[in-house]
Amino acid sequence: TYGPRDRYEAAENFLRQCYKELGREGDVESRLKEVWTSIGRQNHYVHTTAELEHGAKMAWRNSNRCIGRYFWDSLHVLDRRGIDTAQGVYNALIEHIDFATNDGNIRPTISVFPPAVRGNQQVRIWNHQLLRYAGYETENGVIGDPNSVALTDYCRSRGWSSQRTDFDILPLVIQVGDKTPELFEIPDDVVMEVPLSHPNYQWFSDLGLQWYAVPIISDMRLEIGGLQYPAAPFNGWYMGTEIGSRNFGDVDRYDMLPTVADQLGLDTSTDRTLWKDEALAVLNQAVLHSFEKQGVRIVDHHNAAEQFKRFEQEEREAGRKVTGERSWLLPPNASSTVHIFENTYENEIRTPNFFYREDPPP
Ligand code: HEM
Ligand code: NRG
Repeated sequence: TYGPRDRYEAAENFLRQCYKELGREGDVESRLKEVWTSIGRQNHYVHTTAELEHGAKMAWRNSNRCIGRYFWDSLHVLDRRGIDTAQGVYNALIEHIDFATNDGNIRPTISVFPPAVRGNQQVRIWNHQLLRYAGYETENGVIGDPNSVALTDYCRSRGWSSQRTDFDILPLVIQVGDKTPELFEIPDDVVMEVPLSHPNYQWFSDLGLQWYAVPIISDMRLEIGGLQYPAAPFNGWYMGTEIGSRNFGDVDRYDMLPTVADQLGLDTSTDRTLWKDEALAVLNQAVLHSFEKQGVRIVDHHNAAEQFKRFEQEEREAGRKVTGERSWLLPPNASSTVHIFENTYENEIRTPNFFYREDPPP
């Protein structure tokens, strides 16, 4: 997507900032000469390990929609640029899941696969997240996660079969170049899941709800210094509302509010009883309680907002402008109780950053 001139400009901007932040200003001029020559010859250059690591951290720091950025500097970067087969990618992804899960003491981690270079075979992961539940359209509505119906259909068309429960982990779908994507099952023993129960309501566990421990986004492109990394799955830990409010509460996801409200004996005949608000609170309590009980790291939205406030302070102290997208930073519950509510944020898109990748053809 970049010609040599634009690519060098993007590289120079990145390298100057990167070396400055790393306290290595002395190294930058010779590095720029090298990169200039390399881009001149092949419209490409290769990031050093330090550049890749710090570039990935900067991409997280620049993710305007992310409330978890206080921890940007603790990202673990797994350099997987040498891998060029689907089987190799698969092995590395299993290692990522295992390393990141860390028995519940989740480590923010990114695996960086080869950059897009003209003439080379691109690595792409078709899954939205490495761990995600399948969704099946039936006459009586969707079984599983409605969000996954398209990928599930594709996997089934490729011969994948499953138990058809509400919580079947999808296989990994990995494509190299224009070869046919390959499907790989994820072994059960690397997948940590949390059955949901509620501290005050015995019946809650009978709903049979569960969620996986680690969100690992795998369909975004990482851009650093004018280079594109189309396969760079990353994870932190969950904020409770992502599961309790959105995944289980959204009408076009698991749509559990009516069921929970019924169990609570609430009057659901009119919105004005605020039965949805009450059911949301109970679902969110169950998520936080269950993760904590099982020793899986998770943050509630109040604490996450406090951490984000510290991030804002640290960024100002470092002389950097804080950018953000307020509508995404605000938690879906109790949003008026967090400081983000009365703040405004400039949604300026800086690089390095993560971007949506165009969907692969189905
Ligand atoms: C978005 C929290 C780590 C990059 C989000 C969202 C939340 C969140 C709540 C909004 C998601 C949504 O509404 O669907 C956290 C927490 C983390 C964490 C609690 C714990 C450490 C990370 C890491 C990265 C990252 C490690 C990258 C290295 C992003 C990006 C988005 C995002 C790019 C926007 C996704 C999109 O546009 O769809 N984060 N995050 N986050 N986060 Fe984080
Ligand atoms: N809402 C999505 C996950 C989006 C990213 N959230 C994070 N990212 N916490 C869901 O699965 O509910 N992260 O890297 O930790």
